[in-house]
Amino acid sequence: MLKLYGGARSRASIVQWYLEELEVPYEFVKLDMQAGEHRQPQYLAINPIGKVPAIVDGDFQLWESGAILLYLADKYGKSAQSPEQRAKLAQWVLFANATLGPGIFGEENREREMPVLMTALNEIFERQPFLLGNEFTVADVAVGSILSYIPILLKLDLSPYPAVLNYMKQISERPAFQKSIGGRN
Ligand SMILES: N[C@@H](CCC(=O)N[C@@H](CS)C(=O)NCC(=O)O)C(=O)O
Repeated sequence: MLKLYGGARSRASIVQWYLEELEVPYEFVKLDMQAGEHRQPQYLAINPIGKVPAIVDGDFQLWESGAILLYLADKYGKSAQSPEQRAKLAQWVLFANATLGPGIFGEENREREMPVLMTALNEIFERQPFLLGNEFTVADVAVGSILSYIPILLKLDLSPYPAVLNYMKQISERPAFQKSIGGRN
């Protein structure tokens, strides 16, 4: 069975959300990160950088949440994707981790970046329910996770972005979300 390595409160929840969406059976291997289990040789053999999440799927090992999401979409996603469709998914996954996350959670960037990013997302969600249109995809897991961490980690006023708030509400009601990010305590 696929193994997902993560900490109690970590970005492993993003991958867990997508595994739940895909209904892929998995075992969550919860590392005691306070005790430094992610720095022990056993885990460094899976991810030499010593960060979570990582997965082991048969003989295949992979780390970096974005890479894991795209792998899962390719391997377990329900519809075959053309190179162009795969590139669009990669675009949003990379945007989530390289642009949206740092723009919101990097304090030094927030004032400048957040209005630009959130205004653009708000305009998209005014037109359509999900990032790629009417269908929920891995792009929504990547971007939706970052958005969902805003109220968990920060006190920011998102009222200027009502379509984003509505999107966050819709995704937070998904059963797979509830079993992962939404189940944090
Ligand atoms: N870009 C990486 C970030 C991974 C990351 O920073 N994970 C944190 C937990 S959320 C971690 O492992 N921290 C432990 C450490 O840095 O020692 C990803 O998305 O997978």
